[in-house]
Amino acid sequence: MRRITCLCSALIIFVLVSHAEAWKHFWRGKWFHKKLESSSINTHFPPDQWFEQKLDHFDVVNSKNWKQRYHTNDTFFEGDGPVFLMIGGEGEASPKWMVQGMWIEWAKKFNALCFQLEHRYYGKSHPTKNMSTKNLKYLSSEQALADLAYFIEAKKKELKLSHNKWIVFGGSYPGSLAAWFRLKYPHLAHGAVASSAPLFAKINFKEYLGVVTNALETTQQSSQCTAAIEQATTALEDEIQSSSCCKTMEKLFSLCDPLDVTNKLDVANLFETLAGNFEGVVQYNKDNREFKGANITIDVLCDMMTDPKLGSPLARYAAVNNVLLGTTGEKCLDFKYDKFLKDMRSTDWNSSASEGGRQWTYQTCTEFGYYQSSDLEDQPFGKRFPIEFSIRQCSDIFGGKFNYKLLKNAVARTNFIYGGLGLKLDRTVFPNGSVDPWSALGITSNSTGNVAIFIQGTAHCADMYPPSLKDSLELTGARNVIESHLRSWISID
Ligand SMILES: *[C@@H]1O[C@H](CO)[C@@H](O)[C@H](O)[C@H]1NC(C)=O
Ligand SMILES: *[C@@H]1O[C@H](CO)[C@@H](O)[C@H](O)[C@H]1NC(C)=O
Ligand SMILES: *[C@@H]1O[C@H](CO)[C@@H](O)[C@H](O)[C@H]1NC(C)=O
Ligand SMILES: *[C@@H]1O[C@H](CO)[C@@H](O)[C@H](O)[C@H]1NC(C)=O
Ligand SMILES: *[C@@H]1O[C@H](CO)[C@@H](O)[C@H](O)[C@H]1NC(C)=O
Ligand SMILES: CC(=O)N[C@H]1CO[C@H](CO)[C@@H](O)[C@@H]1O
Repeated sequence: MRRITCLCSALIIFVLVSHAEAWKHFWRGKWFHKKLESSSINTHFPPDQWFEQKLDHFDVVNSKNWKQRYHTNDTFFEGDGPVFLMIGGEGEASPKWMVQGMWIEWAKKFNALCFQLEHRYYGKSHPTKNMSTKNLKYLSSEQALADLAYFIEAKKKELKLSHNKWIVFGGSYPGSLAAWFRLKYPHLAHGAVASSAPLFAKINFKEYLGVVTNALETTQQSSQCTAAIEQATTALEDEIQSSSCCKTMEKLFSLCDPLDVTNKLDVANLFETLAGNFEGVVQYNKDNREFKGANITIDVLCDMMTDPKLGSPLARYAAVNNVLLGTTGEKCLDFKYDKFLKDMRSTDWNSSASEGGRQWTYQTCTEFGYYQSSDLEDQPFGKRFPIEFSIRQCSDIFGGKFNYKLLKNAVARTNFIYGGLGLKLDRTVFPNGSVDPWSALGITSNSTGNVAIFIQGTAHCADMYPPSLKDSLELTGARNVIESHLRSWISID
């Protein structure tokens, strides 16, 4: 996931200015949550507003404050209507969500007041001078939930909203925050819509590649597609082990630097990036966003992988890579581990890693894991990026003593304080898409009393995007179910 969230969409400006950088991380498949959006929308966005927030909610002696960004849309609000709060996540909170998206359609119907609160440490919400490892100690989901609580409490007073029902929304990591907020602060949130929420923290999220593999097998080419990827991976391995390596490969895959096969970290990074080409496309398959490259669906990738006109399976794998490089405007494929580290180690707010890469990696190292390793047996992308590769990145980037045992404790703690998949919540819905790899960590059955809304054929957070005439019946049906829940929460006292 270095992958991205529904709500964490990038600003238009961001799309135009740092498009390439954002996508680079995105396709590397390491964060689940950078959603790029349509740049065709032509409206005014609400201005940035700033909320005086506490730095440390768990230390009464610490009286430091900072300014947290938020947005408001009060156009549809009527006196006793509900208040909708969109939870920001591991990327910049785009004001674009304040004028579009399914929740805005619902705000119109229910006369809701809409807020969006940016997550601490992302976007323009900077609690500390920089992102040094020491300063990142105030970055956690628990602090973020408390930020939301203080925000709601303050707005209730300021705007006399104590009788209005607050509903929280979020997708992906913010989807988890929505559910956890309802769990921890039930007196502040009357209901929650937790889309594509990965609620179960796990160090080795090897199942991710399993869902990617299954999704590729749902295409017309079915198992031929994954078989071709497997052949390409084998050919790549042969190539790396041959004495003639690597001039041909460097050219074929448009690598930025010469490949030194004795550098296992570079090789790991390369294999992970190539798998990431497929992960990114599966995760955001047909989700209605408009962006350059949106027409690259899993069908397109599998058409390419099974097209003999493109040459050997290895050549087709390279062709996929080059098409995706083209959509990001990158001239070559960066795979050097050292370069990646240099980028991730910068602590400046104006560095490219501050777009979320450094912060989200910190959260994975200290709270969630979620590493999409190559450790699953039954997947075609090779075995070159095992869990150890992800874990060493924690120490390499943040310094200190991260290891499997430490991460195990961190992840166990997260599941302990939030309940993992044992979570039982009323007035909370959990939409999940059948081809969303993250749903493997989400609540997908009604059996525990939770309401799981399964959306056949869609990927990550599809239910949150603006409705379109092209939407499937399943997606429209799922939105109607969510709406009927909202209606019942809002009308019951
Ligand atoms: C709220 O959203 C609607 C629908 O997109 C938009 O027309 C309106 O200008 C927005 N209001 C504010 C204050 O941004
Ligand atoms: C980061 O900020 C802290 C103050 O919060 C400061 O002491 C430290 O020198 C800064 N580090 C860098 C690398 O700028
Ligand atoms: C996707 O759209 C671009 C133009 O935006 C076009 O050049 C490209 O050929 C299309 N790719 C596919 C696979 O349809
Ligand atoms: C980031 O800001 C610092 C000062 O805070 C400046 O020295 C540096 O050149 C800036 N870097 C970029 C890439 O803008
Ligand atoms: C859970 O219940 C809702 C009705 O509230 C229904 O729409 C949905 O299909 C059910 N989910 C599953 C996975 O059976
Ligand atoms: C990918 C995945 O796990 N999707 C699940 C979403 O939820 C339904 C049931 O509600 C499961 O059948 C899917 O497997």
